[in-house]
Amino acid sequence: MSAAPFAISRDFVAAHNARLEAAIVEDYQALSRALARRGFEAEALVGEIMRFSVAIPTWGVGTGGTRFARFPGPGEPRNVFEKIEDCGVIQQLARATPAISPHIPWDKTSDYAALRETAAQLGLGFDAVNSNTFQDQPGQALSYKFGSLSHADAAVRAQAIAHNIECIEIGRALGSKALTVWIADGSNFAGQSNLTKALDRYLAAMSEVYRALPADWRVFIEHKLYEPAFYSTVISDWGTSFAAAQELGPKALCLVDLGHHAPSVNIEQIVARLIRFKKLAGFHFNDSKYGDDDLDSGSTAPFRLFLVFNELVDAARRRAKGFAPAYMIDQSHNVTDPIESLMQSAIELQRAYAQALIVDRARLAAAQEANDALGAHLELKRAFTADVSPLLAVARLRSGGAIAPIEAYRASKYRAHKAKERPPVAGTSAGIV
Ligand code: RM4
Ligand code: MN
Ligand code: MN
Repeated sequence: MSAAPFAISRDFVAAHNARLEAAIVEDYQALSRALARRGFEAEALVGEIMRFSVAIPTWGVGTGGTRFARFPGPGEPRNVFEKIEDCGVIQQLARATPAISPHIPWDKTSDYAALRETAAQLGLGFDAVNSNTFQDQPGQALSYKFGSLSHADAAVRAQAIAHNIECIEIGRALGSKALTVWIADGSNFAGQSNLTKALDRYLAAMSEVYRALPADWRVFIEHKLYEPAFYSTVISDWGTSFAAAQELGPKALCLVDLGHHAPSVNIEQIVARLIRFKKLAGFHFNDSKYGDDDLDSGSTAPFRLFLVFNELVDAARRRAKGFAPAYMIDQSHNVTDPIESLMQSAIELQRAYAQALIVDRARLAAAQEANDALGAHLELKRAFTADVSPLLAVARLRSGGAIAPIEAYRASKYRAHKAKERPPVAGTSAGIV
């Protein structure tokens, strides 16, 4: 009988925290006094940060790749149960990620009740299920080479519809309440596809998926400007996504993947628009510098991330109708340990959230009303430049996590243990290939 898989113990985390706690409490007290002078109560902020959560993508715990290569890391998860084990460590140490967003068929298994149970034991639930009609699977009857839900051939569309309906069924077994649909459909040559007919076919196909949604489910439409198609993409932008969601009905909402826009597009304004029209589904968080959509959250454009959260906190504060966004991470970790990247990303998202919480909204509104452009801007900058790290650390500590999650993770040697326990299996492709 093989030994039980290595797990980071509670005692290990407690010993880690014991070493760092005194310093962090000192920093927290100093920050509390500074915040109090501006009318913010640190304790209340910590409570809000503790309630913040973002789902981990199961595909994110494997090493990703580009279309040129994938360089697998040691001890990568080889199946969905091992992916969940890694997601459990991220939640154990960073305490911001109590849900997983699965990808089908990558996470297909024969026993979903067992999967749900395994996740629950690690304190994890299931968020939106992602369908996949951008690849062909072994043994698949018809190819998605020229599209899926918008394909010219009705038989291919039917296969893609059936796949999405199967994802809903799997999601029900897992306790999920939403389906995210991103299609890779598009064209590489002007004239290759009829731009109008392709969208018509997508809408007709999606209305069948929509009809299969249980009463308490929602479907998230994810747009993407380009890639893998490089001339046109069927659901290319938030305008198309919005029009499609509008036509499909109230259960259809628009998902914003931060990396799926043209460079320099004002994403926070898109977010504000979608909130205004009650169509914001939620996010796939990541960062991007050029046309990429897979860098770690907050690693390149933290101010933009803060501005997105500024809109979200603004909507929450004024209790915007229909505002209940789902937060998920969607990244590809090609050169880092995915567990480290995902913990750091969750922390960066919490940071942006915490900074948005300390925007003085009354002063901001007053400056806006008075056309005081710089004054208004400085209200945002004051919040953005504040170091809220002690609030985040205290929130983690109170939720039972590690004060310094990456430091604790490295010291635990989790990855080295997994490298021994999980010898690579030929042909596995753990992350996004
Ligand atoms: C796409 C899109 C989808 C994700 C795939 C792996 O660019 O972001 O959400 O499921 O990548
Ligand atoms: Mn995405
Ligand atoms: Mn993407």
